[in-house]
Amino acid sequence: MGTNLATMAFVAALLGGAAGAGLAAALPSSAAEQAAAAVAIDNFTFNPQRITVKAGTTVTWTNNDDIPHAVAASDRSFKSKVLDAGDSYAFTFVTPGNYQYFCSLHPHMTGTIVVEAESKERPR
Ligand SMILES: [Cu+2]
Repeated sequence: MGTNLATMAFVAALLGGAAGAGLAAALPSSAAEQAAAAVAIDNFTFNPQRITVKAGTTVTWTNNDDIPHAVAASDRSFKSKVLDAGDSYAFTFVTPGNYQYFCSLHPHMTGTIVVEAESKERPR
């Protein structure tokens, strides 16, 4: 239950914008507006290991390592075929949430995609 509390606090921080502001500062200004994001696989690592994107963003993983890797969501919402060196896999995240994934060939390789709602709530 400690984990749940920590997760809720994290989500609350994201919704509050504090974490988002920090992330935006760490990225080139144009990156926040793109509907695409990239994760490189190199040296048995997903890089960046954790990224935050808006709903509707297509994330592309590219295997820059010299051995095969694969991308598999912990909740099975997405799964790549085995990616040989130089191959890539793309998945479009439409539903906000916290997507944990791993390399199905090397399960110690893990990463997280945080998908935020596309826009802030607006009165209609
Ligand atoms: Cu791997």
